[in-house]
Amino acid sequence: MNITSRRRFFVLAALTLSFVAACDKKAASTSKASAPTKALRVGFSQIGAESDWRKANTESIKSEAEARGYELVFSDAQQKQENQIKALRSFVVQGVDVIALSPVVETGWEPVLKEIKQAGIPVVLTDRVVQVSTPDLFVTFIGADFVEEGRRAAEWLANATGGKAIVAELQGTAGSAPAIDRKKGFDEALKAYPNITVVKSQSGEFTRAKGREVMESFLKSPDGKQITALYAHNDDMALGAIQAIEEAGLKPGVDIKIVSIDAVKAAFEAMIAGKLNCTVECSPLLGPKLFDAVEAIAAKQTIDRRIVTGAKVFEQATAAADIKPRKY
Ligand code: GYE
Repeated sequence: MNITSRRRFFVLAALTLSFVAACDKKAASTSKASAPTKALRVGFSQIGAESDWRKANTESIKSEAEARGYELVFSDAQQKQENQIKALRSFVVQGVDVIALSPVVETGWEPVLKEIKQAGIPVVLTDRVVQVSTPDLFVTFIGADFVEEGRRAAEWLANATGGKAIVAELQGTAGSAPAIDRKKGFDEALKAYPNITVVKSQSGEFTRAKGREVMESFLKSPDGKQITALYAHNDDMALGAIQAIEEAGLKPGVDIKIVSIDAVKAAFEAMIAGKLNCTVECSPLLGPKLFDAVEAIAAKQTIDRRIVTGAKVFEQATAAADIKPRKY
């Protein structure tokens, strides 16, 4: 065991012990609790309901909690970090057993995470990661590799355009892990294609409305006419942009090739209609993995620090068949 993994081991062990102590206390106070894991209460601070992805994610976590018989204390932050911080503090006051956090942005969590640690409550990051100076402020991070998603979007675009395109980019929420990493992966992969240039790049906040508004302003700008491709950090923004492109008298998917990320059902419908060209999958169905982690923590098992969910690339040609088994 090297120093880092030994430190990690002790941190996990300490978190597990305090967690187990909390469970014991709970079991003692509720005489009916036969299996302590069944009495688990999980506080979940969700970002909001900005996209189809987010709605499917909330549904996945709520239904999994119900299926396993756990109590979920759910809080919707409506995109505001301050609301998330308030929710986290209230979870501490309520004495939940585990906290699940989907952080809207990467930074600014250290003080509240330290308070939670002091209270002995383990934290599982779900969907997005945080930047903190000490690794012991959360047990694990469950979610996709956003850098890889950005790379895949770039590779698809390079292939589809023969390595030549003038690109507009709709970024996700400023300061969020997926916006930072999807941009990073895309830019990195494009280094191999000197004839692909990104001429516009702005946040569309992961929403349809903002995606439409920003795309409209791109197209109205002096160099807007040159745009031949769009990279949207999520499907919702691409769907909003499709409307703006049509309103500008252009054909989305033809005059402007579009690649986005998530692979929600509406994206498949847009591909079937020929308006979207490609979507890179990012699964929101994190409920089962989240509660597996919660149970593993409760059972004092060591769990991986990083639990990565996979991704596939879907294109127009097979969209009609691919949509059938989609769950979100
Ligand atoms: O792509 C987007 C959502 O964090 C991966 O957030 C998630 C992103 C997802 O609003 O649609």
